[in-house]
Amino acid sequence: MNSNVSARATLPTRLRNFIDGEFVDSDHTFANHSPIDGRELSRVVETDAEAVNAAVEAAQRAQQGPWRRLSPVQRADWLHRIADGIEARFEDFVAAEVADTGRPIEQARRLDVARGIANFRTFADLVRTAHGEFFETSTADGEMLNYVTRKPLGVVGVISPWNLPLLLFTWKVAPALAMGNCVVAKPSEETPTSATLLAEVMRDIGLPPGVFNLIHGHGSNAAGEWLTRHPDIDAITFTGESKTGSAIMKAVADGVKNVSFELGGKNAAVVFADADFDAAVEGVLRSSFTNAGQVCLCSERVYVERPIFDRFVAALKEKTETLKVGSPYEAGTTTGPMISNGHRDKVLSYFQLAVKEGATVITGGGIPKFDNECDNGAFVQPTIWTGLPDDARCVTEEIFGPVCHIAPFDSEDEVVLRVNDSAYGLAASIWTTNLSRAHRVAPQIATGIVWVNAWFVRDLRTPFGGAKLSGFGREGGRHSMDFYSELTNICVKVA
Ligand code: NAD
Ligand code: 6OD
Repeated sequence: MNSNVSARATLPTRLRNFIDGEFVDSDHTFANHSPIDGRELSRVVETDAEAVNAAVEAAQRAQQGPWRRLSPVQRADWLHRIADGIEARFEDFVAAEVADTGRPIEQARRLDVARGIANFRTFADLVRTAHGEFFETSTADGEMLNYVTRKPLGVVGVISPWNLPLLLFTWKVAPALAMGNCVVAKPSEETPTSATLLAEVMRDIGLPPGVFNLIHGHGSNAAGEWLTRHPDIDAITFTGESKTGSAIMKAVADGVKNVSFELGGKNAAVVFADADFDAAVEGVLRSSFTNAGQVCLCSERVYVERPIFDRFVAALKEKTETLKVGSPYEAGTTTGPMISNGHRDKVLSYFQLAVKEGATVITGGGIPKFDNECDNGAFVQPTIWTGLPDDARCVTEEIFGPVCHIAPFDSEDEVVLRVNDSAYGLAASIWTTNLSRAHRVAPQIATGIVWVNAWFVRDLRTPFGGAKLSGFGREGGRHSMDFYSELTNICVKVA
């Protein structure tokens, strides 16, 4: 029997805001649809400007109250309590992620919900063990003692996307709270359920009212934008598309607010002829098709050294054709739908464009047929292309679906230039058994992270983020602590 079936927990069908410690309803709602079969899962509050104000005011009040004065150890205790609360409802969170996104249930367990918990525990441990800076200085004015204190920024606005809903939402909420801020957070309108369960956890553990506030709704000219324009928000942390990042940058300019952006990518995988062939095929299969290609780190550009090119294309095609696309509630499903029909249309438009641009379709390129309710879902076939020039739109623009283009290369210098010839700079992976080559090539790649013989392996203490259109700023470990706090140097004359 498929263990997947247990993920059909009862989920809330009306998703409300959580402001000042209370769930708050509204007459103005929108529908949250299943990408698996198109049915309506819930009605979700569309937050109006007044409710955004109420959430920010609640966060400000909480920020000026006892929360600000908690010691790091006390804040760490709260974060562990939140993690315990998610753990206690682990399968509810799994069910929420699966229902909203259609992803395989094992992925929701192993990646999404596990990381939601780990995000809180990691930042709890970091804040508990953090140590400060301290300098003794001899000057003409006397002996000075400098020490550096960290203060919260105040009220942080968190705006997150739909592709890894709980993982990315908590990746920002956890460090913001750890550093003593209060939060107003807006999940994607496509995936509002796990954030609502998180608000239930906050209520159930008795987190002081106003410390964490949840607002639902859309982005442009709606809750997301109003949050970024609110004068009493002290910083915005955003994950999403590069063009949304650009709009937010304009919105925060007047208030000179601090921002951290984790944006889009057009990531490359590079397979050298000396790679462990099977490991590289397996690795590229994962890096191109995990979460149906809807991970910002996915490789949509694959470069393979010419002597193994044909063999690699054939092997990846064979593996790709074993992927089982369909409902996560069916045994053996590896690949779920696109998040929505709108996003499926975008991906399909690239499938058509690739043919116009001259691609050879190695596999896929269309819509799977199920003869069941999944025909109402947002599925596309995992797709591989070859034969496109490097400047084709399908090779330069982020598609964010289960698709990769494979191109041959002849030398290290050439492939480094081609990988770096991108408007994006988020991630890359290199497959080689030559240690010197790995260390020579990796630092030349202009991305925030380079994996060698691996993909999407994370240590949460390391800096995470991108270059160019992929964003700026780094989060993770002390980099998150730096972003979510303000440093003050105190200089004392001691003699
Ligand atoms: P999106 O930019 O459309 O939306 C993200 C969030 O921003 C949503 O909550 C949305 O409501 C809100 N939003 C939209 N317009 C807004 C505006 N004008 N003002 C304020 N908020 C606004 O992104 P998406 O489609 O949800 O997510 C997919 C994108 O996210 C892809 O480009 C992907 O590469 C990127 N992404 C990047 C990372 C990373 O770490 N670099 C991680 C995950 C996803
Ligand atoms: O692992 C992370 O911390 C992270 N921010 C991953 C982003 C994945 C993009 O979809």
